[in-house]
Amino acid sequence: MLTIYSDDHRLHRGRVELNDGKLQPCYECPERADVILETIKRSAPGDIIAPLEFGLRPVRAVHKPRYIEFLRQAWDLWAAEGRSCDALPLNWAVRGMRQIEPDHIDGKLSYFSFDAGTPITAGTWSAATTAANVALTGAAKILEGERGAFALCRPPGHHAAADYFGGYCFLNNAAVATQYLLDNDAARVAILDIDYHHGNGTQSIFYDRSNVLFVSIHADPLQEYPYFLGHSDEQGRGDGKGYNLNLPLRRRCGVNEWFGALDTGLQRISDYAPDCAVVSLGVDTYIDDPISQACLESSDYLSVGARIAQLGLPVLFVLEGGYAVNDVGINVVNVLTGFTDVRRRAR
Ligand code: 6XA
Ligand code: ZN
Repeated sequence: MLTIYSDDHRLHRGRVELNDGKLQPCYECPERADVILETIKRSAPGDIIAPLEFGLRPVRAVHKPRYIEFLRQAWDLWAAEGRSCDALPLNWAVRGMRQIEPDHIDGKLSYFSFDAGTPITAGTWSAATTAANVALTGAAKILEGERGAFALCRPPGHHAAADYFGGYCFLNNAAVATQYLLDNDAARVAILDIDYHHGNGTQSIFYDRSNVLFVSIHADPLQEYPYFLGHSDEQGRGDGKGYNLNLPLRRRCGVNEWFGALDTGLQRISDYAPDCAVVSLGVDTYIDDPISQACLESSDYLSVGARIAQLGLPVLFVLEGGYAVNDVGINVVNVLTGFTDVRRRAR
């Protein structure tokens, strides 16, 4: 399996996130990608290549201009206030308040975000644009005929919407890659999001569209972050009606239930008959993940990859969550290995 990777992910290293009522070290840390890369080098054959530079055009195809401008400037505006700590928002516009972009950086952080767990640092913009380029390079390789590619990118992306950040995500790498596939020859793309958390950003970006099928397996938003999107009755809107499938599961559900949802999602994708699939690959479904209440063991990820391979489609895997740093490498590699083993046998 081809892997796309850049060291530039290290430019984003948040110091603190608000969690359990405390400012804690960030779970979404550079060591995650380092461990995955080392495990791939050790035990998953295949080339590792650097990303190409795509410029901002494919990012603009998904994210709104004011939001892109905000992300680009946020750290400088924050630092101009004499601050050197991470930039975090403090309040949000809720029911009855107005959505007007403030002039002050503190207000802008609030306006363009939905949580206090996603710090912006000096290198966040560079790391986030590189992550998008990593995913885009994977998409370009799929268009060139590669049957599988892994975008080893961070910060992750699936919570980022057209104009807001949160859940450790700034630019929606999977959505940017998906739109690039559509703009370059693919007529229909299916996104399978198997991260423990609902991909609210990805859902919202493609909610009105029938050329993208979004399928997500995640913890029930009644019980788990991001809480305000991801219910089963969210099925798409307008042309997109019927092209959004949420499969929420109760927290701490068992392995059989999880794989049952995977089979349901894969069947829907198969019926849709897309040109290719993008998998938002979070491994925070792992039993020992520090922020999740999930059930998969490391060996289960082999079956996850194998079942995805049975779609018979070209697949771009894009890294999302997974915070058990010691095991995140083997969990990701097992998905990729399960996938390539089935593909090899099929040839
Ligand atoms: C709240 C939890 C953020 C979840 C991030 C994640 N601090 N999303 O893994 O997939
Ligand atoms: Zn997650």
